[in-house]
This record gives sequence, C-alpha cells and structure tokens, in this order.
Amino acid sequence: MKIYLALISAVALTLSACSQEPAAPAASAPSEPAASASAEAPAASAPTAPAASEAAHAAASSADTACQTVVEAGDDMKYNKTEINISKSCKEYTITLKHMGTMPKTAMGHDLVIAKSEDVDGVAKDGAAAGAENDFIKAGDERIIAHTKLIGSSEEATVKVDTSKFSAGNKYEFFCTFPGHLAMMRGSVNLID
Ligand SMILES: [Cu+2]
Repeated sequence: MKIYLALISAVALTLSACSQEPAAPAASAPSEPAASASAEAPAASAPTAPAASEAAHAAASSADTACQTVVEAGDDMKYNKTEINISKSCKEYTITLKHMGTMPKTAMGHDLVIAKSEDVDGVAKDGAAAGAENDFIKAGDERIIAHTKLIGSSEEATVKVDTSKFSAGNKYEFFCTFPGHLAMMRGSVNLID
C-alpha cells in the first residue's frame, strides 16, 4: 500500500516535470519584434535649446554701459553675473537688480549688497539675524557700502554706489543677504581703469 502510493506520487512528479518542458521554449519566442519597435523613438530631440539661450544671456550681460549695470536673479538662487566692473572714472555707479523669477520675496527674496570681502560673512550673518521685517539688513551696518532693498518676483530695485567709498588695496564683493543665499549668490566688485 505505502509502496504503491509512493510509486504513484513519483510518477505524478515525473509527469508534471515532463509536462513543463515543451511549454518553456515556446514562451520566449514571440516577444522579439515588440522590443525592437519600441527601442528607437524617444532619445534624440531635446537638449540643444538651453545652451543657446545661455549664450545670449552672457552676451547681453557683458555689454555694460559706463557707470551702470543691470544684474538679474531668479528662482534658481543665482545672479546672472559673477563680477561687476566699475570704472574708476565713475563718481557714482548705478546697479539695478531685477528679479526674473515667479517666487515671492518671502520665499526667494533677493537683494544686492556690497561690502569688503572680509566683511561679507558678518554682514550676511547679522542681516539674517535682523530678519525679514528688516529685509535681512542690520540697521546702520557701517560695513555695507551700498545695498538694494529686498525684492521678489518681477520686482526691481536700484542702488547708487558712491565710488569714493572704495579704497585701493581692498577686495569687494556683491552678495545676497536672504538667509541661505550667500553660498550661491556672491560675486566680485572690481575697480578698473
Ligand atoms: Cu537671494
């Protein structure tokens, strides 16, 4: 009795094992044409356009008129310039900051502040501590040579810089005092002949 059952189950196992074999090779065959059809289409089209618009941007920003310039900043937390070159012949230099982004100044506000390089960290830190109600500028901060107000989406602000405040032998920078922006928003102010 036991032997008989064991035999039957052994046969059943063998049968089921055998019955799978013919099915296996059939399954892999018909998928090939579908795979080759879908592989080609979506790769080629997009990535050339942004490079072209960046080049146009760079050309526009290098054409500074004497004694004034425009600096743009957007939701990407960057100025469109890494340096501002001020001719020593300018008694006064006008900088206009434009916010090109869509975010409000409470979330992505920008200003443009000028100070000596060694004062930048302190001005930004004290500005952050002064808070949004003070546009992130410490009142009466004598390290600040000039600053715009804080602006948000589609706004602009202009500041006139008294160039007699620059002295030879110092390095100057422009930067944003909105908390967290200093690392991304910082450039050099150069006095040129
Ligand atoms: Cu900013």
